[in-house]
Amino acid sequence: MNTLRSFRPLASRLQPSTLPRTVRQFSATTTRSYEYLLLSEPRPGVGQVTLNRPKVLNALCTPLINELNTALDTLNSSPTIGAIVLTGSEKAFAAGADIKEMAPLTFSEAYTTSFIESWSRLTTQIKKPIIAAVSGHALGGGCELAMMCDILYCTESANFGQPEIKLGTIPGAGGSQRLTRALGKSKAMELILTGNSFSGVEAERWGLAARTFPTSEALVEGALATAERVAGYSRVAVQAAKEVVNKSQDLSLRDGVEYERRVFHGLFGSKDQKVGMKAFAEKKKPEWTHE
Ligand code: DAK
Repeated sequence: MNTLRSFRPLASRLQPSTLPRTVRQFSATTTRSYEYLLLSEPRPGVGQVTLNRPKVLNALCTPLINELNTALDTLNSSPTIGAIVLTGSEKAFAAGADIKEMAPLTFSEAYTTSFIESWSRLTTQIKKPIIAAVSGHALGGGCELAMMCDILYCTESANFGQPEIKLGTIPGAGGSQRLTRALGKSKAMELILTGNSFSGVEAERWGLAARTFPTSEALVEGALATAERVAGYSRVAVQAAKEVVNKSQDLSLRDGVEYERRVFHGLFGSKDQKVGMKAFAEKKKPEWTHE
């Protein structure tokens, strides 16, 4: 019984007492139904995607990844959504790519199937910030998915790791690159070579997670509150901020600074920059255009 309860998606565990009246299924779900995830708009301007494949700890099979791509595209193009929260259940954010699906793939199948295609699209075309809210296991591809997001929140007891070495393989969706950038080479190398897990507390201490929460309910509340706050700012500024911070992962310092300066200048052509600075001078609350 306990196990089943912990499998319930976090969003549903908050209903109805702690979720505000504005909770509703995201409108796009009326035309599309999802087998492996839930899509909702729990706060104004906030889209929430909840991974929901409980029997296998949200193991990321290709149909799930395809649905995730579709859900993120839907939220990305929605004019009402400013920020996204991606979460799982209390027990698992995701225990990795689906090992049983991957196991029989031949060399050429692993290269040509939609497996690679679907993963390589993940989050890369999403202009709106994504907050990963991680409770329970975030292993292998689950850890990689969390690290692909823009902000990582987790419970203190979350269980992160890149255990692929135990399967005779290595991280394949960016884990070795992102973990090394976040933790430095020595710590990342130790974790990848041993396959050891690390807790949410360690993830925060090492700078991988922005914040920890004592419970999964507090985690989702915290992620939604941050997302709502971000969604309330100028959309064009928020998207520019996401773009330039993410560029720091790819560019040299010199090129990154130049890139940031160009995006900064670009904002002088936006209405919201005028709105924001005029409101400051007039001591008023800015009314963003959400252009
Ligand atoms: N895949 C498939 N099934 C999984 C799974 C996974 N990753 N993780 C768990 N399950 C299933 C279990 O098989 C079990 O199913 P039944 O036996 O009941 O049918 C069910 O979930 C419950 O799991 P356990 O009974 O094992 O639960 P425990 O609490 O005892 O253990 C655990 C939880 C998370 C420690 C354990 O399940 C575990 O070690 N899971 C595997 C973790 C792991 O090794 N993850 C890394 C997988 S490799 C790429 C993209 C992505 C990737 C690579 C390349 N490209 C695009 C190139 C990613 C690779 C990976 O993620």
